[in-house]
Amino acid sequence: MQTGTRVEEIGAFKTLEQFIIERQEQQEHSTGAFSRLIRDLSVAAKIVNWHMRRGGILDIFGDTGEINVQGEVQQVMDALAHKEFVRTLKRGGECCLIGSEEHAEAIPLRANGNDGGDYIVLLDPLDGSSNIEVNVSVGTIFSIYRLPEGFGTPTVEAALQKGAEQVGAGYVVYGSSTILVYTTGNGVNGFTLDPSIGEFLLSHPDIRIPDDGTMYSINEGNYNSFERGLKQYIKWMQKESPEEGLPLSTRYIGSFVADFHRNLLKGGLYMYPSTTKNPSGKLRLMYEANPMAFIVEQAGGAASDGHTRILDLEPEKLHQRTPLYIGSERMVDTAKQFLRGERD
Ligand code: AHM
Ligand code: MG
Repeated sequence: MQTGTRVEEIGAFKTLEQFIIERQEQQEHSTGAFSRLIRDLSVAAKIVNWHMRRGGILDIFGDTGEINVQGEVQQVMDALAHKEFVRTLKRGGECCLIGSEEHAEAIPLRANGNDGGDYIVLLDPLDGSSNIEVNVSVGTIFSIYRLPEGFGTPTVEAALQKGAEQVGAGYVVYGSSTILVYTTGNGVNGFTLDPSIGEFLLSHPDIRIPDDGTMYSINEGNYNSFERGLKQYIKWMQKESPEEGLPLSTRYIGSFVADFHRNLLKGGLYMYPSTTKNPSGKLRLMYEANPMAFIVEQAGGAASDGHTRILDLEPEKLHQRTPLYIGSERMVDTAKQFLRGERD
Protein backbone atom coordinates (compact mmCIF):
# COMPACT_ATOMS: atom_id res chain seq x y z
CA MET A 1 0.00 0.00 0.00
CA GLN A 2 1.24 3.49 -0.76
CA THR A 3 1.22 5.35 2.53
CA GLY A 4 1.96 8.94 3.39
CA THR A 5 1.02 10.13 -0.10
CA ARG A 6 0.21 13.81 -0.07
CA VAL A 7 -3.10 14.98 -1.51
CA GLU A 8 -1.38 16.88 -4.33
CA GLU A 9 0.14 13.57 -5.48
CA ILE A 10 -3.25 12.01 -6.18
CA GLY A 11 -2.35 11.77 -9.86
CA ALA A 12 0.32 9.19 -8.96
CA PHE A 13 -2.37 6.56 -8.39
CA LYS A 14 -3.72 4.29 -11.10
CA THR A 15 -7.51 4.38 -11.42
CA LEU A 16 -9.60 1.21 -11.49
CA GLU A 17 -10.54 1.99 -15.08
CA GLN A 18 -6.86 2.29 -16.12
CA PHE A 19 -6.02 -0.91 -14.26
CA ILE A 20 -8.84 -2.84 -15.94
CA ILE A 21 -7.87 -1.63 -19.42
CA GLU A 22 -4.20 -2.47 -18.83
CA ARG A 23 -5.12 -6.01 -17.77
CA GLN A 24 -7.48 -6.36 -20.72
CA GLU A 25 -4.78 -5.35 -23.18
CA GLN A 26 -2.61 -8.17 -21.86
CA GLN A 27 -5.23 -10.71 -22.99
CA GLU A 28 -5.03 -11.43 -26.68
CA HIS A 29 -8.63 -12.15 -27.60
CA SER A 30 -10.32 -9.90 -25.09
CA THR A 31 -13.49 -8.19 -26.29
CA GLY A 32 -13.59 -5.83 -23.35
CA ALA A 33 -16.92 -7.26 -22.13
CA PHE A 34 -15.54 -8.45 -18.81
CA SER A 35 -13.78 -5.13 -18.22
CA ARG A 36 -17.06 -3.33 -18.85
CA LEU A 37 -18.80 -5.62 -16.38
CA ILE A 38 -16.29 -4.77 -13.62
CA ARG A 39 -16.68 -1.10 -14.54
CA ASP A 40 -20.49 -1.44 -14.19
CA LEU A 41 -20.16 -3.09 -10.79
CA SER A 42 -17.87 -0.29 -9.63
CA VAL A 43 -20.36 2.31 -10.86
CA ALA A 44 -23.17 0.63 -8.89
CA ALA A 45 -20.90 0.56 -5.84
CA LYS A 46 -20.33 4.30 -6.17
CA ILE A 47 -24.09 4.90 -6.35
CA VAL A 48 -24.71 2.74 -3.27
CA ASN A 49 -21.89 4.59 -1.54
CA TRP A 50 -23.61 7.86 -2.42
CA HIS A 51 -26.85 6.64 -0.77
CA MET A 52 -24.95 5.37 2.27
CA ARG A 53 -23.16 8.64 2.88
CA ARG A 54 -26.48 10.50 2.98
CA GLY A 55 -28.54 7.80 4.68
CA GLY A 56 -28.67 9.38 8.11
CA ILE A 57 -29.79 12.73 6.70
CA LEU A 58 -32.33 11.41 4.21
CA ASP A 59 -33.72 9.05 6.84
CA ILE A 60 -33.37 5.96 4.65
CA PHE A 61 -31.91 3.79 7.38
CA GLY A 62 -34.29 1.35 9.06
CA ASP A 63 -36.36 -1.55 7.79
CA THR A 64 -38.96 -1.83 5.02
CA GLY A 65 -41.32 -3.94 7.12
CA GLU A 66 -40.76 -6.78 4.61
CA ILE A 67 -39.18 -10.18 5.32
CA ASN A 68 -36.77 -11.23 2.57
CA VAL A 69 -36.26 -14.69 1.06
CA GLN A 70 -33.82 -15.48 3.90
CA GLY A 71 -36.53 -14.92 6.50
CA GLU A 72 -34.72 -11.78 7.65
CA VAL A 73 -36.05 -8.26 8.07
CA GLN A 74 -35.22 -6.30 4.94
CA GLN A 75 -33.56 -2.94 5.49
CA VAL A 76 -34.44 0.02 3.26
CA MET A 77 -30.78 0.12 2.19
CA ASP A 78 -30.87 -3.62 1.29
CA ALA A 79 -33.68 -2.93 -1.16
CA LEU A 80 -32.05 0.22 -2.48
CA ALA A 81 -28.65 -1.44 -3.03
CA HIS A 82 -30.34 -4.36 -4.80
CA LYS A 83 -32.22 -1.96 -7.08
CA GLU A 84 -29.09 0.03 -7.95
CA PHE A 85 -27.00 -3.04 -8.82
CA VAL A 86 -29.77 -4.56 -10.95
CA ARG A 87 -30.40 -1.27 -12.74
CA THR A 88 -26.70 -0.64 -13.46
CA LEU A 89 -26.03 -4.20 -14.65
CA LYS A 90 -29.11 -4.11 -16.86
CA ARG A 91 -28.03 -0.85 -18.46
CA GLY A 92 -24.44 -2.09 -18.87
CA GLY A 93 -25.56 -4.99 -21.07
CA GLU A 94 -22.80 -7.45 -20.13
CA CYS A 95 -24.76 -9.48 -17.60
CA CYS A 96 -27.46 -12.00 -18.59
CA LEU A 97 -28.59 -13.21 -15.16
CA ILE A 98 -28.49 -11.85 -11.62
CA GLY A 99 -28.93 -13.79 -8.41
CA SER A 100 -29.35 -11.56 -5.37
CA GLU A 101 -29.77 -12.16 -1.66
CA GLU A 102 -32.70 -9.77 -1.82
CA HIS A 103 -34.65 -11.63 -4.52
CA ALA A 104 -36.11 -15.13 -4.28
CA GLU A 105 -35.68 -15.99 -7.97
CA ALA A 106 -32.77 -15.40 -10.31
CA ILE A 107 -33.39 -12.32 -12.47
CA PRO A 108 -32.88 -12.90 -16.23
CA LEU A 109 -31.69 -9.83 -18.12
CA ARG A 110 -31.79 -11.31 -21.60
CA ALA A 111 -35.13 -10.47 -23.14
CA ASN A 112 -34.82 -13.11 -25.84
CA GLY A 113 -32.29 -15.23 -27.66
CA ASN A 114 -28.80 -13.82 -27.64
CA ASP A 115 -29.36 -10.20 -26.62
CA GLY A 116 -27.32 -9.10 -23.66
CA GLY A 117 -24.08 -10.29 -22.19
CA ASP A 118 -22.52 -13.62 -21.33
CA TYR A 119 -21.87 -13.12 -17.64
CA ILE A 120 -23.83 -14.19 -14.57
CA VAL A 121 -23.53 -12.05 -11.45
CA LEU A 122 -24.51 -13.35 -8.02
CA LEU A 123 -24.48 -10.82 -5.23
CA ASP A 124 -25.24 -9.80 -1.73
CA PRO A 125 -26.03 -6.14 -2.45
CA LEU A 126 -25.64 -5.04 1.17
CA ASP A 127 -24.03 -7.43 3.60
CA GLY A 128 -24.27 -6.74 7.33
CA SER A 129 -27.13 -4.32 6.80
CA SER A 130 -28.47 -4.68 10.34
CA ASN A 131 -25.36 -2.67 11.31
CA ILE A 132 -26.22 0.37 9.21
CA GLU A 133 -28.33 2.19 11.74
CA VAL A 134 -25.41 2.31 14.17
CA ASN A 135 -22.91 3.50 11.57
CA VAL A 136 -20.88 0.29 11.38
CA SER A 137 -19.16 -0.78 8.12
CA VAL A 138 -21.25 -2.80 5.67
CA GLY A 139 -20.45 -4.12 2.21
CA THR A 140 -21.36 -5.59 -1.16
CA ILE A 141 -20.12 -9.02 -2.28
CA PHE A 142 -20.20 -10.24 -5.89
CA SER A 143 -19.39 -13.40 -7.79
CA ILE A 144 -19.07 -13.69 -11.58
CA TYR A 145 -19.54 -16.75 -13.81
CA ARG A 146 -19.55 -17.17 -17.53
CA LEU A 147 -22.85 -18.38 -19.02
CA PRO A 148 -22.27 -22.04 -19.94
CA GLU A 149 -22.88 -23.16 -23.53
CA GLY A 150 -26.45 -24.16 -24.34
CA PHE A 151 -28.35 -21.59 -22.28
CA GLY A 152 -30.06 -19.30 -24.81
CA THR A 153 -32.27 -17.81 -22.12
CA PRO A 154 -30.39 -18.33 -18.89
CA THR A 155 -32.16 -19.84 -15.90
CA VAL A 156 -31.00 -20.35 -12.34
CA GLU A 157 -29.46 -23.72 -13.34
CA ALA A 158 -26.88 -21.78 -15.36
CA ALA A 159 -25.79 -20.04 -12.17
CA LEU A 160 -25.44 -23.18 -10.08
CA GLN A 161 -21.77 -23.72 -10.81
CA LYS A 162 -19.04 -24.67 -8.38
CA GLY A 163 -17.10 -21.76 -6.88
CA ALA A 164 -14.00 -23.02 -8.68
CA GLU A 165 -15.69 -21.98 -11.96
CA GLN A 166 -15.85 -18.30 -10.99
CA VAL A 167 -14.15 -15.95 -13.44
CA GLY A 168 -14.22 -13.01 -11.04
CA ALA A 169 -15.21 -12.06 -7.51
CA GLY A 170 -15.03 -9.00 -5.34
CA TYR A 171 -16.40 -6.99 -2.48
CA VAL A 172 -16.82 -3.38 -1.48
CA VAL A 173 -16.49 -2.19 2.12
CA TYR A 174 -18.40 0.98 2.90
CA GLY A 175 -16.33 1.90 5.94
CA SER A 176 -14.24 4.80 7.12
CA SER A 177 -13.32 4.84 3.46
CA THR A 178 -14.91 2.89 0.61
CA ILE A 179 -12.71 0.13 -0.77
CA LEU A 180 -13.32 -2.23 -3.67
CA VAL A 181 -11.29 -5.46 -3.72
CA TYR A 182 -11.48 -7.93 -6.58
CA THR A 183 -9.83 -10.84 -8.31
CA THR A 184 -10.07 -12.40 -11.75
CA GLY A 185 -7.86 -15.32 -10.76
CA ASN A 186 -4.65 -13.39 -11.18
CA GLY A 187 -4.01 -12.00 -7.70
CA VAL A 188 -6.08 -9.64 -5.56
CA ASN A 189 -6.09 -5.86 -5.81
CA GLY A 190 -7.80 -3.19 -3.73
CA PHE A 191 -8.99 0.28 -4.80
CA THR A 192 -9.98 3.10 -2.48
CA LEU A 193 -12.69 5.51 -3.60
CA ASP A 194 -11.45 9.06 -3.71
CA PRO A 195 -14.67 11.02 -3.24
CA SER A 196 -13.20 14.25 -4.54
CA ILE A 197 -12.52 12.88 -8.03
CA GLY A 198 -15.10 10.06 -7.86
CA GLU A 199 -12.58 7.37 -8.83
CA PHE A 200 -11.46 4.11 -7.28
CA LEU A 201 -7.65 4.34 -7.00
CA LEU A 202 -5.26 1.40 -6.72
CA SER A 203 -4.30 1.63 -3.05
CA HIS A 204 -3.71 -2.07 -2.21
CA PRO A 205 -1.89 -3.77 -5.10
CA ASP A 206 -1.36 -7.53 -4.99
CA ILE A 207 -2.82 -8.23 -1.55
CA ARG A 208 -1.37 -11.25 0.29
CA ILE A 209 -2.96 -12.57 3.48
CA PRO A 210 -0.46 -13.49 6.22
CA ASP A 211 -0.10 -17.29 6.60
CA ASP A 212 -1.02 -17.02 10.25
CA GLY A 213 -2.90 -14.48 12.34
CA THR A 214 -3.55 -13.36 15.88
CA MET A 215 -7.29 -12.67 15.54
CA TYR A 216 -10.32 -14.90 15.24
CA SER A 217 -13.86 -13.77 14.43
CA ILE A 218 -16.93 -15.72 15.51
CA ASN A 219 -20.24 -15.01 17.23
CA GLU A 220 -19.32 -16.57 20.55
CA GLY A 221 -22.83 -15.98 21.86
CA ASN A 222 -23.66 -19.21 20.01
CA TYR A 223 -20.92 -21.14 21.86
CA ASN A 224 -23.26 -23.64 23.51
CA SER A 225 -24.52 -24.86 20.15
CA PHE A 226 -21.06 -25.35 18.57
CA GLU A 227 -19.81 -28.87 17.89
CA ARG A 228 -17.26 -30.30 20.31
CA GLY A 229 -14.21 -29.84 18.07
CA LEU A 230 -14.95 -26.14 17.58
CA LYS A 231 -15.40 -25.60 21.32
CA GLN A 232 -12.00 -27.25 21.89
CA TYR A 233 -10.43 -25.04 19.22
CA ILE A 234 -11.82 -21.88 20.83
CA LYS A 235 -10.58 -22.99 24.25
CA TRP A 236 -7.15 -23.65 22.70
CA MET A 237 -7.03 -20.15 21.15
CA GLN A 238 -7.88 -18.68 24.58
CA LYS A 239 -5.09 -20.59 26.36
CA GLU A 240 -2.54 -18.56 28.37
CA SER A 241 0.52 -19.86 26.55
CA PRO A 242 2.85 -17.10 25.28
CA GLU A 243 5.35 -19.68 23.97
CA GLU A 244 2.64 -20.90 21.52
CA GLY A 245 1.63 -17.31 20.69
CA LEU A 246 -1.57 -17.68 22.72
CA PRO A 247 -4.07 -16.41 23.63
CA LEU A 248 -5.36 -14.93 20.37
CA SER A 249 -7.66 -11.91 20.22
CA THR A 250 -11.32 -11.92 19.24
CA ARG A 251 -12.48 -9.36 16.68
CA TYR A 252 -16.11 -9.69 15.56
CA ILE A 253 -17.87 -6.81 13.86
CA GLY A 254 -20.87 -8.85 12.70
CA SER A 255 -20.42 -7.51 9.15
CA PHE A 256 -18.81 -10.33 7.19
CA VAL A 257 -17.24 -8.02 4.61
CA ALA A 258 -15.64 -5.85 7.29
CA ASP A 259 -14.41 -8.81 9.36
CA PHE A 260 -13.07 -10.49 6.22
CA HIS A 261 -11.34 -7.33 4.99
CA ARG A 262 -9.52 -6.84 8.30
CA ASN A 263 -8.44 -10.49 8.42
CA LEU A 264 -7.29 -10.36 4.78
CA LEU A 265 -4.98 -7.44 5.48
CA LYS A 266 -3.83 -8.37 9.00
CA GLY A 267 -4.16 -12.15 9.10
CA GLY A 268 -6.98 -13.91 10.93
CA LEU A 269 -9.84 -16.39 10.72
CA TYR A 270 -13.56 -15.75 10.26
CA MET A 271 -15.93 -18.56 11.26
CA TYR A 272 -19.67 -19.00 10.91
CA PRO A 273 -20.26 -22.62 11.84
CA SER A 274 -23.39 -24.70 12.12
CA THR A 275 -25.51 -23.57 15.09
CA THR A 276 -28.83 -24.63 16.55
CA LYS A 277 -30.56 -21.68 14.88
CA ASN A 278 -28.66 -22.12 11.59
CA PRO A 279 -27.77 -25.84 11.25
CA SER A 280 -26.19 -25.28 7.82
CA GLY A 281 -24.39 -22.15 8.93
CA LYS A 282 -25.72 -18.67 8.21
CA LEU A 283 -23.76 -17.41 5.24
CA ARG A 284 -24.85 -18.13 1.68
CA LEU A 285 -22.62 -20.27 -0.53
CA MET A 286 -23.23 -18.61 -3.89
CA TYR A 287 -22.80 -14.93 -3.08
CA GLU A 288 -20.96 -14.81 0.25
CA ALA A 289 -18.76 -17.88 0.77
CA ASN A 290 -17.72 -18.61 -2.85
CA PRO A 291 -16.60 -15.11 -3.87
CA MET A 292 -14.69 -14.58 -0.61
CA ALA A 293 -13.15 -18.06 -0.95
CA PHE A 294 -11.92 -17.19 -4.46
CA ILE A 295 -10.43 -13.95 -3.16
CA VAL A 296 -8.79 -15.47 -0.08
CA GLU A 297 -7.22 -18.31 -2.09
CA GLN A 298 -5.91 -15.84 -4.63
CA ALA A 299 -4.34 -13.93 -1.73
CA GLY A 300 -2.71 -17.10 -0.35
CA GLY A 301 -5.33 -18.05 2.25
CA ALA A 302 -7.91 -20.83 2.54
CA ALA A 303 -11.67 -21.39 2.88
CA SER A 304 -13.45 -24.51 4.04
CA ASP A 305 -16.83 -25.62 5.35
CA GLY A 306 -14.84 -27.38 8.07
CA HIS A 307 -14.12 -30.43 5.93
CA THR A 308 -14.33 -29.55 2.23
CA ARG A 309 -12.80 -26.70 0.26
CA ILE A 310 -15.56 -24.13 -0.31
CA LEU A 311 -14.76 -23.78 -4.03
CA ASP A 312 -15.34 -27.55 -4.52
CA LEU A 313 -18.85 -27.62 -3.04
CA GLU A 314 -21.60 -28.59 -5.50
CA PRO A 315 -24.38 -26.00 -5.32
CA GLU A 316 -28.00 -27.11 -5.30
CA LYS A 317 -29.85 -23.86 -4.68
CA LEU A 318 -29.23 -20.18 -5.23
CA HIS A 319 -29.76 -19.28 -1.58
CA GLN A 320 -28.18 -22.31 0.09
CA ARG A 321 -26.14 -21.79 3.22
CA THR A 322 -22.84 -23.28 4.29
CA PRO A 323 -20.70 -23.35 7.41
CA LEU A 324 -17.62 -21.23 6.75
CA TYR A 325 -14.02 -21.11 8.01
CA ILE A 326 -12.07 -18.56 6.00
CA GLY A 327 -8.80 -16.68 6.36
CA SER A 328 -5.12 -17.36 7.00
CA GLU A 329 -4.13 -20.80 5.75
CA ARG A 330 -2.57 -22.06 8.96
CA MET A 331 -5.57 -21.01 11.04
CA VAL A 332 -8.02 -22.75 8.69
CA ASP A 333 -5.85 -25.90 8.85
CA THR A 334 -5.75 -25.84 12.64
CA ALA A 335 -9.51 -25.37 12.83
CA LYS A 336 -10.00 -28.39 10.55
CA GLN A 337 -7.70 -30.52 12.73
CA PHE A 338 -9.80 -29.71 15.80
CA LEU A 339 -13.04 -30.36 13.90
CA ARG A 340 -11.74 -33.77 12.82
CA GLY A 341 -10.93 -34.53 16.45
CA GLU A 342 -7.19 -34.82 15.74
CA ARG A 343 -6.35 -32.29 18.46
CA ASP A 344 -7.87 -31.35 21.77
P1 AHM B 1 -26.82 -10.53 5.95
O1 AHM B 1 -26.26 -10.92 4.61
O2 AHM B 1 -28.28 -10.75 6.03
O3 AHM B 1 -26.40 -9.16 6.36
O4 AHM B 1 -26.24 -11.59 7.02
C1 AHM B 1 -24.90 -11.90 7.05
C2 AHM B 1 -24.26 -11.31 8.26
C3 AHM B 1 -22.78 -11.21 8.13
O5 AHM B 1 -22.41 -9.99 7.56
C4 AHM B 1 -22.30 -11.32 9.55
O6 AHM B 1 -20.99 -11.78 9.66
C5 AHM B 1 -23.30 -12.28 10.14
O7 AHM B 1 -24.48 -12.15 9.36
C6 AHM B 1 -23.60 -11.92 11.55
O8 AHM B 1 -24.48 -12.85 12.05
P2 AHM B 1 -24.74 -12.97 13.63
O9 AHM B 1 -25.48 -11.75 14.02
O10 AHM B 1 -25.55 -14.22 13.77
O11 AHM B 1 -23.40 -13.08 14.30
MG1 MG C 1 -24.79 -11.01 3.65
